[in-house]
Amino acid sequence: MKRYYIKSVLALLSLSFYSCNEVTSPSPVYPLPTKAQVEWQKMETYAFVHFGLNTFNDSEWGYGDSDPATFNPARLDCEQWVKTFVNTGMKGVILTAKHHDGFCLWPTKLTEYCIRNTPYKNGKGDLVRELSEACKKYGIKFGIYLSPWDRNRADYGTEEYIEYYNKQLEELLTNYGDLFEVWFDGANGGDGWYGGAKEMRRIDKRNYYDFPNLFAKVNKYQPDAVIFSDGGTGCRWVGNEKGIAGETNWSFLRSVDVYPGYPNHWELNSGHEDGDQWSAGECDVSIRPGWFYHPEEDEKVKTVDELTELYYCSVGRNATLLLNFPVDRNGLVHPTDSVNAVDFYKNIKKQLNNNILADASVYVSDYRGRKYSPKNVCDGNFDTYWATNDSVPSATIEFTLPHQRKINSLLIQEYIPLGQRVKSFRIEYYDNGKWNSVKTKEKTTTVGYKRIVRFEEITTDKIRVMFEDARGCLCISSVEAYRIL
Ligand code: FUL
Repeated sequence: MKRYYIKSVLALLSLSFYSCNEVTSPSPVYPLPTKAQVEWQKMETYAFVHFGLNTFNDSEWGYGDSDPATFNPARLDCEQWVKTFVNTGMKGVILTAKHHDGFCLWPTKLTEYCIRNTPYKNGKGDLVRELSEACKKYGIKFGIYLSPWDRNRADYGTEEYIEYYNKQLEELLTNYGDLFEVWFDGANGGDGWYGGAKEMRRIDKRNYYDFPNLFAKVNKYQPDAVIFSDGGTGCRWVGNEKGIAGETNWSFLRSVDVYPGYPNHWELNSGHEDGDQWSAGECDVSIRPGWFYHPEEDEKVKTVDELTELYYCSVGRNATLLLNFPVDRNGLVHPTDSVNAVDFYKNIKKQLNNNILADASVYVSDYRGRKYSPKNVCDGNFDTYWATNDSVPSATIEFTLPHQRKINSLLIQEYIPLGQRVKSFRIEYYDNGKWNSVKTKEKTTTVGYKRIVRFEEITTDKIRVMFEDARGCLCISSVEAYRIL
């Protein structure tokens, strides 16, 4: 009887221990993303539109003196743009409301160098309005690019221009509904028309614009908008315009070092492992060589294969893909761009369909309780995850398949609301009575929100990921396997 009693007490104790374990969620590992930053990263791909006077003057960086009368898109239709983006899987679009030439696509009260003085809709057009409304209608998000550099303004370089720029930003932040991202470009200061002065103007990139004040303005009027610049704060440039993130890619920056126009752009490709500010990478790249439309580039639109490769090098490396569409002189997304982009999306969907691990049995070397069961990595739900005990930053997750399958890629996701943790991992498969490493050219270091590693095709019924090192215990949302053809 007594023995039985002791046994029951022990059983009860261990049960309560177990359930304590079960309910303790992992502590966050800082820095953390905000809710808006997590939602932003889940968008994965969104469109960029470069359109303006440059489109009609065959230029990339208008000098600031092109005649607004040349802006005359006969068939402009923002709904055509947005329908194309929806069919391309894009979850939003960012418009160059003003590029470096200073020309404004909305009828601003602040300058005459704007759409009001063009033949488009007899001066009654407002592209910021038209595009934001098309986005609402088709259910995608809207963002703006407002170039700090302005080659049109006579006052560029003075305090008056900063006042002007602040007011422009306010107009855009307060009149066009919710914005998901506000884009501050790093290229600024150089030669320009500047009201007829036609000269070189250099500014202090770090201090001239008073970026902290501009960012505060964005936060005040659009608290959920993610701020893009070379230095974040919401998300960061990935250091090139090729659409390629680092294989090692931390979503952090050292806030004391970075700012828009930060010269060490190569560091932005991988982020700062020891950074204190969450700023995930965004890969901006154009579907054509230029950002703006040039007829001679009609034959140079990126192919489905090239776009697919970019997806794996951006979204597949813990970044987002901001794909630019140079809207043409008719005011439409060019048919070649549209066909290639839609086919690219179909291709990705086909390649990442049928997760081979969906009904595998899963074994792990460690987990912190039932709520954090390894099965969570196969349930297709980002918010449920496998987590190890606090003191366990390295562990193995092993999948056994009902029968042999051909596999050539693995997709892994960390539960980033609690921080980015994984520093290195290995992928192995069972063959001929032993575990072998997969053959990959990619570094298997960081994971982050999403990592897709491609490797030489293997045939196996057992595959495992060995997480070798992390910044804390492991929190893994998904592990999926595919045969990409
Ligand atoms: C750059 C600009 O100079 C290009 O014209 C383009 O807008 C690109 C997205 O950002 O810094």
